[in-house]
Amino acid sequence: MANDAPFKHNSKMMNRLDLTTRLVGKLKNDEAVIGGIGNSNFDLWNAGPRAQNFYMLGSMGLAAPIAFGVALAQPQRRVFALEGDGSLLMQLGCLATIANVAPKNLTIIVWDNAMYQITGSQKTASAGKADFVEIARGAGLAQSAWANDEADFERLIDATLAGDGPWFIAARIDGSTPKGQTPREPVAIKDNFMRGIAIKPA
Ligand SMILES: Cc1ncc(C[n+]2csc(CCOP(=O)(O)OP(=O)(O)O)c2C)c(N)n1
Repeated sequence: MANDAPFKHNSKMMNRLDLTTRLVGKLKNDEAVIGGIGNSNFDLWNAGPRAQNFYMLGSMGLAAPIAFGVALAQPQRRVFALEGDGSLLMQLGCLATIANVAPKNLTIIVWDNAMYQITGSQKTASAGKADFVEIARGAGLAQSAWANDEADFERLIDATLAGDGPWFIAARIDGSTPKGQTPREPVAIKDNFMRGIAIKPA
């Protein structure tokens, strides 16, 4: 199904795997990346395995809360959360909590395809009137922006890698289906991630 959501902003419709690959390509300091349920973590997997990736398999809305916890536990490590629009809508309260605690090392990215793609492409509220950047700013995340195009997305990622967060980036994406899926091995995912962020011996 195409993402035919009404135009609430000027951002180009982009591709989740392409943007995820651009993000991962910029990570040189063992930054942690938390992929949300379904397509967000599938395309994080498809962008290439990293020991510092955590793939959320079962529950919607937990990428940002998990990333928030990692960011607080390891303030020297930059942490990214990748979440689908439907999943973030289920857990909007986390934005207000994150804004109030304001970890400098945290970036939340929402992939807005305006649908619950993986369960049948039902429309989300962002196919209607909801605007994620307005929501994030209203929650108190002042450094929030739509990525206007791929170059703008890269510029925003560069800013998150150089300066103090928290940051919130929204990207309008198409309805492409990920080529492959993260293996359903939750214990291995957890153990690899714990080793990757140096809280479990290699
Ligand atoms: C708490 C919870 N409710 C419902 C589901 C079923 N479910 C799994 S993925 C999904 C849709 C996710 O939509 P979105 O986050 O927008 O990602 P997309 O599939 O569009 O990439 C749903 C409804 C679930 N796994 N967990």
